[in-house]
Amino acid sequence: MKKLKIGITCYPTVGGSGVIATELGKLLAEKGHEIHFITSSMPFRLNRMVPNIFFHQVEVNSYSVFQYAPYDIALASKMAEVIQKENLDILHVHYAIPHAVCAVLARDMAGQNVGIVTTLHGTDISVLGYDSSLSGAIRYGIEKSDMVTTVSESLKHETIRLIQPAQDIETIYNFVDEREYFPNKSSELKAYFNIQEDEKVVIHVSNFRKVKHVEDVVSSFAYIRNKMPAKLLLVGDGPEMNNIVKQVASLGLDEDVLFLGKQNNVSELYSISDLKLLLSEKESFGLVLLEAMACGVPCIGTDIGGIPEVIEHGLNGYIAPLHDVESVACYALKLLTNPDIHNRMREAALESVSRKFHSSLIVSQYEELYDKVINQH
Ligand code: GMT
Repeated sequence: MKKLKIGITCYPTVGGSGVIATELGKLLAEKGHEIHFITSSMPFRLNRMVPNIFFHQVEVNSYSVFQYAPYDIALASKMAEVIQKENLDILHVHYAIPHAVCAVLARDMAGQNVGIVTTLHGTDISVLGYDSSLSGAIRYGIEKSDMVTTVSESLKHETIRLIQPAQDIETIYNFVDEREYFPNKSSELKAYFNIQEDEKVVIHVSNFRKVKHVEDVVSSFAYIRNKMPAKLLLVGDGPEMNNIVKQVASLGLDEDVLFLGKQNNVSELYSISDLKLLLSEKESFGLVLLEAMACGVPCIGTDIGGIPEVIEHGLNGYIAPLHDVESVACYALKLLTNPDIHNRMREAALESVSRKFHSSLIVSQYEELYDKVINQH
């Protein structure tokens, strides 16, 4: 395939969409494409030197004439500048609002026929899509893009139902870099956390937003802990943290729940875990599930959004109804007390990651998409 010049815009701070955008950029750069990140700060996963990657910072100045700092206009201006200066073939933006709309404006400002690819990650549809003051702009961003992708079939159907765009949408799943996420057992880490050999380890990783229902994770764990020795690792931080700390104390679980805060090397934490719980109310895909599965950890998730496209019930984990903490605990106990089932699901989890979500497969799907866009122009 011809080597392309690709601009990427995403939210550069912590979050699944920023992770996917940055990891995609890194892997495309390794394949010889020239990648230009156009973001408000350095994407947090751009943590190692990769040749072919360039960073263009969007500066948003605040003037007293503005009630709100004009991020969107500053972004569009920077995109237009990079399109012209670098002669970009493709501008791949993550999120319809504001990024797709900014890309359309930038293409117009630059007067160059750059291809626009928009990836929808969830919140832009599952939250903003319900806001009638924004849905018109979301539809505009989608329809003016040359190609639009969603990270699950579920999000694709939700987008069609809510936004009804006159535009085809392709599903391209999330992926992980297998060089970072693999079974990497460290007995020292267990000892460091004072986890005993007979204790099973349950893990939850999120940004502790309300939609993640971390309280259901703790309630399910209380059932599990009642029946067997176990520890719960809570990784991440966010608005619900105080409530969760109180819940853990009120259930008398302080000794068995470890609050680890935000962590960089989660693959090592997954590798000492026996089970992952993700009991969200909204989840377009659930990248953290894939990260866990790539480290050989079976998962239990809710019957919501894209989660059932990642967890195949009874094969590589279990699916339970939202808020049904008893069912979650039942499945968890079945898995944690039966080594045969656990081994089978662990192998199936690893197999799913390499069959359905392998980075080389997903990156090729994006390359094919870019190729189609360029041939359309
Ligand atoms: O889950 C979050 O709160 C972060 C959010 C984001 O915007 O980064 O994640 C979304 O995008 C990820 C990457 O595609 C998906 O794996 C997450 O499921 C999705 N989150 C939601 O839909 C709530």
